[in-house]
Amino acid sequence: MPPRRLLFLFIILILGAPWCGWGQTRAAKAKAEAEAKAAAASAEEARKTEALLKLPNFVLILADDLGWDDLSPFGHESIMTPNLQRLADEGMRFEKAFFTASSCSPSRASILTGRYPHQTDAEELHWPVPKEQVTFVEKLKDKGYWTGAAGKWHLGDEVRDRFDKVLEVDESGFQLPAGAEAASGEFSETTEGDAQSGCADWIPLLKERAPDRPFFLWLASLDPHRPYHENIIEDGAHPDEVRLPPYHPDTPAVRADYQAYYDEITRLDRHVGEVLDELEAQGLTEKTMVVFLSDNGRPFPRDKTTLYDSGVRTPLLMRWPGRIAPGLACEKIVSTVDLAKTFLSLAKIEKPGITFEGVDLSPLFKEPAKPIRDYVFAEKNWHDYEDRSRSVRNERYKYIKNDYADLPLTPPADVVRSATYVELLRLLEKDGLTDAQKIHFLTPRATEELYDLRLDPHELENLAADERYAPLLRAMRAALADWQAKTGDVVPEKRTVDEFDRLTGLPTPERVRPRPSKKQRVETETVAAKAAAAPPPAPAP
Ligand SMILES: [Ca+2]
Repeated sequence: MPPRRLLFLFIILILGAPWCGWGQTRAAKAKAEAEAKAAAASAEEARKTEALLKLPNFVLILADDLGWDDLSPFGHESIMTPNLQRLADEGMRFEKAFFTASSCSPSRASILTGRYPHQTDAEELHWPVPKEQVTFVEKLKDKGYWTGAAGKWHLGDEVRDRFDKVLEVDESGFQLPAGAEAASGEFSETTEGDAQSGCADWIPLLKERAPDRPFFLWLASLDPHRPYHENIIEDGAHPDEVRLPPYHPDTPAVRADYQAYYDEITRLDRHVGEVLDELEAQGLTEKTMVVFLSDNGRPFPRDKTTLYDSGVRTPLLMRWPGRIAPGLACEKIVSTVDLAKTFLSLAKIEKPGITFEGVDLSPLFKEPAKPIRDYVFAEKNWHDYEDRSRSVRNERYKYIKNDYADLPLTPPADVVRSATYVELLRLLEKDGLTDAQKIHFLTPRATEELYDLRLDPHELENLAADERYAPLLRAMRAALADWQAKTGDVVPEKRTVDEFDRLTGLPTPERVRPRPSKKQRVETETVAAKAAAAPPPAPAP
């Protein structure tokens, strides 16, 4: 090689060496950075998983049509509910808990969305919850929870995907068949025996859940919803054990109706016990918050669908060993609209979005006497029959505003077909009812009602016209108006047609199933209104 070329090569080598070395350093640095990043991501993932596994499991057990005090922890002396008693002894009893509606699907929609029924577009019975609605369940799912439902569903198809798994009982246990098949008013149940409780899939769901994640389970029974069957349990309730409110006549037929209701409560209690045992067997008792409540009041006249306490007050039990002291009672008023925010808070979901109403109840676990809210609100909308009322209650008083006071206070259709209602009609004919027992047959009703729950727990003496209560009446009216304004509650322009006869409880031709949604109804009405407003076709030339 000529010396000049050698020199040139030498210079290139001298100058290039550091650059090659730098190139190697850069590649190594990038590699090291990528490795550090991956390690951090995996540490972050591990930290997230660790944090996730520290979160509690939630099991929400929902009774169907159970009155607030028809179980031993709430003072009933003869209905046998040893497992619910155990749940209460090991957890907290909420003495003054209220639904936002005394109607099955609207009450459930309200619990899931943490909103009042009229905010969900599912405020009438059987209106499905629209897919636009946000529920706390998908928030838990996003956080990493496994979510499952078993038993009664009754929320429509559009929010099923919020759950990883839905094991649904069919509707034959709580809904009449559609069309001509329903003419007799008889249910045609497709299940038999114990499966009629709606609880048969509870334990299978608890066994099927994802084993490596926290979980939320919605376990919904069909007990003690009508229809009732004889001898469903051994050694059932006796007629002399029945406790009747003053607005139900004391006759053998009414007592027998109550006995059947009591027996379904006892059956439900056994299934609750099985869930508690299964949690124990899986070693989950300490890590799981169990919540027990109903969806609306007792399925008897003046109870279910009404805004009286027998309609809108629920038993509410919460057990979480180590976090909720055993055997405590909370006397503060709380609402089922508060449950969503409570679950979200306990799952450490800090920004759940703006749709959730209600307040987090978890501060009450440590301080049961802490004031949480001044009022609870409830609403009555169409349920088999048209009606519309709103109520506000504080610790002591309740105010009810009846928008359709021209309509009678008819109970839901399954209750109209009940032995108790048939008995009311029989005694009405013979002029054998007290004023309190006649309430379903009197129109017009009062447009406003005011009760002192402390002195009058059955809400029989309306104080709204009593001058001494005028300042209280004004304050309660204002509280209700304020809530209505804040939540966008207005009386609709059109009423909904009844789907059952008010005397027999039998379906009318208007009844179709599945029931169209609110949106479908509005679309149908818009089309009809446009057709009616269209100019008549021009006469043929
Ligand atoms: Ca119900």
